[in-house]
Amino acid sequence: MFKKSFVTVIAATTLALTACGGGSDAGGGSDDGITMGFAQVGAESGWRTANTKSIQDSAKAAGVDLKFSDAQQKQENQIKAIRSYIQQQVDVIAFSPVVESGWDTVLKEAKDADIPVILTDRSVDSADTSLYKTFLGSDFVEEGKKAGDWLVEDSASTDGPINIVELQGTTGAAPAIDRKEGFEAAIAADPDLTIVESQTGDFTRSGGKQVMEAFLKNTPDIDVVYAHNDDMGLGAIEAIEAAGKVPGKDIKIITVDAVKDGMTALSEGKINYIVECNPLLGEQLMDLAAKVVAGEEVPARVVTEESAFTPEQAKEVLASREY
Ligand code: GYE
Repeated sequence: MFKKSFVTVIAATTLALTACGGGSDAGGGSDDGITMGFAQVGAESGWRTANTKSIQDSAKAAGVDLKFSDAQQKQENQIKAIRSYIQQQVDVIAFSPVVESGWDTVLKEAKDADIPVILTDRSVDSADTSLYKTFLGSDFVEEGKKAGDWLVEDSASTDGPINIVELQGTTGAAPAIDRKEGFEAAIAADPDLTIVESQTGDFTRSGGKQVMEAFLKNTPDIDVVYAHNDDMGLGAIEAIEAAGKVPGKDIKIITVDAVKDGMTALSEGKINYIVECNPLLGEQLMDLAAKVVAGEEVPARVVTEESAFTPEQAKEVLASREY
């Protein structure tokens, strides 16, 4: 395991360390610094790709020996990866739980092995919050609210019912549950706004396209698509265009994330509003990891700051967008 005496050394030499430690010593912890096991959700979206890159780049910059695994959106794979990190006696485990439920057993195993766990991006619903040190990520309910508030305002001048179809994220995932909840709470302010269909597109472009095709077949009067991420919104655009309709005009589209492809579609008027969700969590994660490994106190919750964009604003910021 990582020795406390390394901490000061690391703090002083973080910037000088470029290569990751070999992690070949018997204890699993590298002499060069912290060893982190990171169990990623998958590579389902542009957001996820940017998030993975941020974590890998930040680990390198901080001299953290990163053991990285991609669970391909399967909880069982994530559990396997976490168990293998426990076995390797890494200094800290971080992961982005694909779904909220079902983590208590493996988290208890990490706790019993004295390996601190950091939740990044998504949370778990475990009643025992001592199973992890902190949760770093966005406020997904707030994101859903921002999306709903925009629609309430945008449709204030329109009379009559407005039919919304919802493309949900991965079933059981925190961002899918919370973005739905926040959006529903916000649109309750206007009785004309109704969600007429709601299904999961699994946060992927192909999922969004497929589900939207079915929605277009079943529901003749769709006014608005609310997609829990850009990728599903982009898939929906393909389906809408294939059905001979104009995305952004015949059917308005609201999404969450603000990755480059989403922002491009927004600047072209194919998407009408995007709520930002910041994937660049790597640096904060490495800072928190150094602290928990050193036995320092960290806040139980670290919320990332984010905004939202209209097409005009997208045009302004597109060129300087990092992801
Ligand atoms: O919005 C979506 C990704 O957990 C915040 O997961 C993340 C979400 C993100 O697949 O694009």
